[in-house]
Amino acid sequence: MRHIKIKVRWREHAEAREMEGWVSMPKLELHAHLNGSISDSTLLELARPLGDHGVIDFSQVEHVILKNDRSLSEVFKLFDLIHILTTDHKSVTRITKEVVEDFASENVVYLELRTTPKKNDSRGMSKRSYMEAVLEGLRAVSSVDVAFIPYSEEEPRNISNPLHSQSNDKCCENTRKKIFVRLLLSIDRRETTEAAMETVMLALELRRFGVVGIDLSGNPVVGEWITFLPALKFAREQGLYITLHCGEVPNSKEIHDILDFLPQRIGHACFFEEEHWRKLKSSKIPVEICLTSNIRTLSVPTIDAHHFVDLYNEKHPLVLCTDDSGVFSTSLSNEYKIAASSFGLGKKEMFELSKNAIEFIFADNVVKKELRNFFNSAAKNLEL
Ligand code: 6MZ
Repeated sequence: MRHIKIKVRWREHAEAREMEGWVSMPKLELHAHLNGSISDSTLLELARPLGDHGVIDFSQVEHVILKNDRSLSEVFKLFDLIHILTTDHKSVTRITKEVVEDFASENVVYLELRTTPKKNDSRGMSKRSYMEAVLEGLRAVSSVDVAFIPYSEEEPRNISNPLHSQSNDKCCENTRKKIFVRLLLSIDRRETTEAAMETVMLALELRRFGVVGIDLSGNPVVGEWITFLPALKFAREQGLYITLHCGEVPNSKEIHDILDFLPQRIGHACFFEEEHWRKLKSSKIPVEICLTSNIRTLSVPTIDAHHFVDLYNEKHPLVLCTDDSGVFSTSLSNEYKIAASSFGLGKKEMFELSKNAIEFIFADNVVKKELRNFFNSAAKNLEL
């Protein structure tokens, strides 16, 4: 009996040590939905007062939040519930702050956070005031320096704190940790062309506050590509970057249309057919891969059958991301751990995978240069 206990403890210890290794690796997160990245504890805290006031049935909500296995359609029902809990200015500010701090705590050095600007008349919220609350959240982060204003807009003096190597870097012991954050505004597939256009106009207005692009997301069985096309075209003409959820469900025509549009990145790419792969690979559009999300929503049958393997072997540009770390109870470090163990990749290969993503982030060349320098010095410190 004692023997078994020691073995279990030894295994737990080894697993914790392994996880620490993935946490300490610098990482870039390019596909994270704000309202999907909230911790369960924060969601429950936000739910409790609504339960007390009879707005929701707390025990039912608690059960839904803590449930782990969900189909894709259940995930979207959960989002509707999460939005009831979070769509007021104070909560939006709070969750933004917490989500950024959570990513920074696991050595995410560059975060592209996406969120759907929401109108909620009962709370006096417009899409613009929603985004102001998000920006307030970025300003409220205290555990780490957040660089979200593009350099072209920033006073030269604010550029002075470079990213520092977190480990063994004697010269930088007193330097505060820093995370770059850029924002993508999401168009929800339930929205009309006009609503999508409103989001694009808002993104243009907020460029000086670090909004760099547009995402198309939401329940993939809802809405038509043609509805969003005018807003996406306009966004691109105006110089915003575009990333699109693509192939989350089988929809051959839409996948072709999206690939023909040539977005700067796509997310998921689960239900691709031969012809789609051919088009994707020849266009070299980088893919945001969300392993746990795809497995949990049964968008891929098993981890061994995941398209990561083929894309990685073909050196197609890809980046590991969380999608919704709260909803799927994961973290970016965990996604790295899963990829390494499932696909037999070592620390050095994973580090290169992380570093390569710098080339397809939506930030300017100054940020890219700083990230490259940072990864080069981190490689020395981590002996990679
Ligand atoms: C498609 C997703 C998604 O925008 O309220 N979202 N859309 N596929 C997914 N994979 C499972 N995960 C999240 O964050 C939540 C919203 O992001 C989109 C959905 O529209 C969801 O309502 P925000 O911050």
